[in-house]
Amino acid sequence: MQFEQTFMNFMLHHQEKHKRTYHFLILMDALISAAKHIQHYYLTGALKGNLGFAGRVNVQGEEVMRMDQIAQEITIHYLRSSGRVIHGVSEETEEIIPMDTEGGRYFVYFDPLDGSSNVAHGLPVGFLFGIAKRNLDGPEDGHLRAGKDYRAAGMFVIPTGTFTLALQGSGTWRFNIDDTMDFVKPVRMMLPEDRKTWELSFNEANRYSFAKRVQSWIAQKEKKYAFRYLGALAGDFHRILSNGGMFMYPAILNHPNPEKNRPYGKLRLMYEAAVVAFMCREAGGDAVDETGTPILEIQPKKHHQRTPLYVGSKPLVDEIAKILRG
Ligand code: AHM
Ligand code: MG
Repeated sequence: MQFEQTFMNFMLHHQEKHKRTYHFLILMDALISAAKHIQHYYLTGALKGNLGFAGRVNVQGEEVMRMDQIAQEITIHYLRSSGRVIHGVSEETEEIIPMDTEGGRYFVYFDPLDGSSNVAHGLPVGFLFGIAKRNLDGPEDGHLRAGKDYRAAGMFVIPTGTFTLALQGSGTWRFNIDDTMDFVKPVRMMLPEDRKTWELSFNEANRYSFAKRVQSWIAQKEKKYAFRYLGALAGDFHRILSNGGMFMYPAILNHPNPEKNRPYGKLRLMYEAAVVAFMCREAGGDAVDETGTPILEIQPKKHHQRTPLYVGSKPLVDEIAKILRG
């Protein structure tokens, strides 16, 4: 028989090695429980009628699907019952979600079900999260932390059963779900240097609405790299982390209908862009916004703030950043 190291065993050793507290383990256990429940509901969703529209709009003005509500409810339950979270910030809720305001040590920024256009088809979606720590030595200065101050960030790709977690200063690790629903077999992720496997991932339908300099850059690259796009950040970034290349959701500046321009792109900074940027940096890559500023350096002003995003292999991100800064 073959046995693989479990996620919890990996984490226990990690915490022991770095002489850390058990609090983070309790939080991770809550996130794993939430992910397993979301995974279960997603897999059985079509049968239970969970993959339809719920008939209301969320804070971003988008239609909420039943699965989004389920994922949100599950995540809040586990985070709250961990007793380690001061408050959460979720894509699904306009307001900050108070949890353990006295004893909590962490802020958790999350999108419990990202990539909603895939839901109706049962195709990959993501559960993305970033974790920052409260100031334990003095008054707490709020929850708006830049990505560089995250302690960890991760994503579950649902329902494929992969989990990627980056720990500050300790690398990015990928786990797979096994027959007993345990996440197992940690594999250290480093973006490949060999350009043979590199890919570019973006919504081709938006291409001619990007800044002209971004369009020209893509035109130079299109014969070199394959284009791949699932339409769910976790799935698309999962490929980039394995194969190298770059995922981008640039600013939409030249839409034929100017009302549809999105100067700040589509993705949210705190629970989408900074999460993948953090995992990417720990895997040797980088991420910038439309001005070429590192995503992890951006100090959020609002918890649902959007940002354009270019994330992936360092040589490509450096190239585009230079163009964007120019
Ligand atoms: P969502 O939060 O409404 O699910 O949107 C986020 C998703 C990302 O997962 C994905 O990268 C992007 O939106 C795709 O957008 P588009 O359909 O415009 O290409
Ligand atoms: Mg989202």
